[in-house]
Amino acid sequence: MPPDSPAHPTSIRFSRLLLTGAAGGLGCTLRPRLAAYCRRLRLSDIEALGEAAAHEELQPARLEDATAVHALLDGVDAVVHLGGVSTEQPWAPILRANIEGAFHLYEAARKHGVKRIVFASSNHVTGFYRQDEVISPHDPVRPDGLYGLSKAFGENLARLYFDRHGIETVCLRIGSSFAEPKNRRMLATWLSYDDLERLVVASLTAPVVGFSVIYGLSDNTTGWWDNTGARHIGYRPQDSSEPFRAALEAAEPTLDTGDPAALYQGGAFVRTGPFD
Ligand code: 15L
Repeated sequence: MPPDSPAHPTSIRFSRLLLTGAAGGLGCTLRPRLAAYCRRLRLSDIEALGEAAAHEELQPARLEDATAVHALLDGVDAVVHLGGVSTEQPWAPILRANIEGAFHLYEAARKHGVKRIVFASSNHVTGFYRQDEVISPHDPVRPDGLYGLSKAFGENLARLYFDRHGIETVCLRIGSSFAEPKNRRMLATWLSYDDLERLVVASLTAPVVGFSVIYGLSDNTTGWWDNTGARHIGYRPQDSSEPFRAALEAAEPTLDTGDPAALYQGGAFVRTGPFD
């Protein structure tokens, strides 16, 4: 178990958690950290997962494979679903992993009686709002590409499975979760790894979440997303991008306001992708 786990005092809350997308950037970050909260951690991905620790179960699966996803959910208390395409890509892989895959995941959860999912959505669900607007999860979606559109589908799917089947989901519209903010945009969108853990653990353990949407960001000085409607989750970010501001502004002293990437919240995603 990680000695520096910042979210809560170490406490086992789950017999078995499932982490999908466990070989990805955020999956690798959460893998050691989630060990503090469960007896068994089932890890899935299509990429190599390395060696299993004593508390881990490795179960590779393609999300478009309904049978494999059904098996993934067997015996699981809750899911952290990071799996799928996480950048702008052609429609075919997005369709398979993020649309079909999300459907298989929720169907498997329904059949296995799994009642809580933390769904890694994305800020790109609302990427076409401007950087001079502050929005909340109650504002209409404005996806900035096929990837953001697929995450909007995932959120709607989660809404349906809560209304119809009582499966609770917290949709995390993750900003930019990296060890450090990498550019000026990320001064507004950064989510530190410790805050990511706090957010995921709060989403897993809040007593009642129903269907909730919350932006995943640290306590940054500048920002575009109002999370006050999600205070019931109990997430309190403790990091800030501010210590990185001077260096990032010096590295990018001027912004090209003719570039859509500098105008819209989605940054370069608003001009990346399959529409060339
Ligand atoms: C995302 O949704 C991506 O998965 C991630 O790689 C970042 O690019 C992030 O958005 C962002 O907006 O910075």
